[in-house]
Amino acid sequence: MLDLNAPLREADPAVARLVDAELARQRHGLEMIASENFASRAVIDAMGTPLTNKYAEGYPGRRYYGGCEVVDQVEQLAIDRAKELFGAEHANVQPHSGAQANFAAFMALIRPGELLMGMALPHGGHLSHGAAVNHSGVVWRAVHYGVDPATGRIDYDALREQVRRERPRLLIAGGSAYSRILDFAAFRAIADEVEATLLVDMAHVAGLVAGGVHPSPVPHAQVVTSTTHKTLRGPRAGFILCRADLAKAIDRSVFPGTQGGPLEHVIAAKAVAFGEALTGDFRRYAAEVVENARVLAAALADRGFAIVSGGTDTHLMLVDLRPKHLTGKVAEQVLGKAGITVNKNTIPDDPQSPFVTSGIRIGTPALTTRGMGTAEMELIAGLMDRALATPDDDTLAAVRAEVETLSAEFPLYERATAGAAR
Ligand code: DSN
Repeated sequence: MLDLNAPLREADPAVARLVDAELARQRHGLEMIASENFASRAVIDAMGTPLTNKYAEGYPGRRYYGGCEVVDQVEQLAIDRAKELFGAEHANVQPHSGAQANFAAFMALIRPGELLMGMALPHGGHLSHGAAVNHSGVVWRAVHYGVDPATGRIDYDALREQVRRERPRLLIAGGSAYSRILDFAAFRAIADEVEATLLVDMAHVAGLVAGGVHPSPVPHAQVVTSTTHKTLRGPRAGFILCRADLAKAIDRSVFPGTQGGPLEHVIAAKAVAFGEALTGDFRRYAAEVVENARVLAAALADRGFAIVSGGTDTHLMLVDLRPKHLTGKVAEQVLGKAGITVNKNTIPDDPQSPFVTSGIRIGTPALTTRGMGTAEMELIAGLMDRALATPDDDTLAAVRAEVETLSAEFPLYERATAGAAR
């Protein structure tokens, strides 16, 4: 008979070993993927609870299953905290991911075949904003705007012209590799000109918005979608905020429209993360993330790296590697050997394919969570430069040793070894 009480390490050593290996990887390297972070032990604990056992199709107080009196409270707590954190009229905390949140929101706002307009993927947009390979580019007609190649920034006059020409029903702001403050008021004014709905996908900057270091899209957009695991530092998942008049349509579109049973254990973890983000401590964290990114971008620029748009206002930067005669693919591999994790990323009008790219995207949310500050950013810029300038085995081994020394100074999940976690 199955021993329900056996901890993971005893019940399934093969899986426990893999979790331990991933924990070790996270501990001993420098995690600089802009969309990643380290969730707190409390967030991780909430996910590993018996809430996973419960079916709860529907919404608090209106479920299709019995026994939902506790998960109703869990979900309501997450909803209330999300509304408080972002000053929103309505929150749906059930989306399993950002892409799911987007699909549900689009379905609520425009009919299949209508036109949506988002930022082009190679210019920093997102797959789920109408890219041809994503179902959003199949269900809806999609056109895209980009950044001004000379500045690397959105040219709002050019955007207005394009919107007037194309007349989308849905205008989407936000993406995954744009490092500058987004002017949500300008987006809304432009959308209003053609009576389009404005949807802001704030997944990347949600934690910066919560922490007060990036303007909020909530007063401007009819609908805001997001993930919870990037700068917001919660579990891997999504949520949607909207005005009260759209609440029913959004809720119906998430369930029963696109999802089945909500993941109440993950919703509990969202509640924990929203609670953490409501603290002064999180506001300080968000400010440090941005300051660290600013210092890192400047330190890389000092070493001859070209930063798209000349710098960053947020947690991320896009590095154009062409002046260094490197591709993103090579840089990602070289830095990986040195224990520094980044991702290759297309730059605006990239001559290379998305599998090769001319850039890397770098972010500071995870390092900042570990406690690293501006002095470490200067140091890391030097390590990255050394690895990329001389990618031979000896240099990479030496850089890796320094990465491990630095990582050891900022311990991660000291009390949480995976297999023995509970
Ligand atoms: N894949 C995410 C990112 O890395 O930005 C976006 O969904």
